[in-house]
Amino acid sequence: MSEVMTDQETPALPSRNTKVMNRFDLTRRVVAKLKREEAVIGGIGNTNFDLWAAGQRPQNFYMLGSMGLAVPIALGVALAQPGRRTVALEGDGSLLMQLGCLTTVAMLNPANLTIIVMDNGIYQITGGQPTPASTCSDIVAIARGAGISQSNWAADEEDFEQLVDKALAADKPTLIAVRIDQEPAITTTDRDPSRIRDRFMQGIRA
Ligand SMILES: Cc1ncc(C[n+]2csc(CCOP(=O)(O)OP(=O)(O)O)c2C)c(N)n1
Repeated sequence: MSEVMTDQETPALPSRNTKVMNRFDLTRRVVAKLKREEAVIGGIGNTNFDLWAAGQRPQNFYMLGSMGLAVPIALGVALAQPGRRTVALEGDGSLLMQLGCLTTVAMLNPANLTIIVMDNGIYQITGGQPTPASTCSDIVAIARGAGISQSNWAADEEDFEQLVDKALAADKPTLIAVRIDQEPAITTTDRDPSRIRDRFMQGIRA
């Protein structure tokens, strides 16, 4: 007969076993690996601020204003240009606001799309309110449940680098989640949407 588990006996979420890392450091590690004009879509706020600070590439797109759109935009780019690897950088709060995109990614199954989720457990930009990922929701479990089978927490920086290498050579969409500290972003981006769009369109030769 199976025993009922109390909350205290429930195994810790896998994410709780991972090292707390730094968003800018991880962003720099990703950018350093990009040698083939890969597209990178930074989400609203900190993910795109640190992407900007990591070095401005014409293939970077910096999302302004709306939470949760890094993955849908990256999905569009990945589908339109299957020969180009595409990376979405998104915060945990933003992804949780737009979870349906994970099911669409799983169903359309683009081999060239990688999602990196920077989980600080808070909506940092708006004052540090806790997100559900800080207590009860496991982003990797959600992504796997959505059908993105190659979804993993990065245990530490070395593991993160290996997961990124694998993702950039994968034959199906991948998601890498990282726990990060609450350091503020290094800088802010140019807030000129037309310029961001035009530079990106040229950068990916669209
Ligand atoms: C649709 C929508 N709702 C709310 C906001 C206000 N807002 C902007 S950024 C943000 C928090 C983003 O949190 P997260 O994605 O976890 O990134 P972090 O700030 O922690 O880096 C909020 C609530 C918004 N811009 N768009």
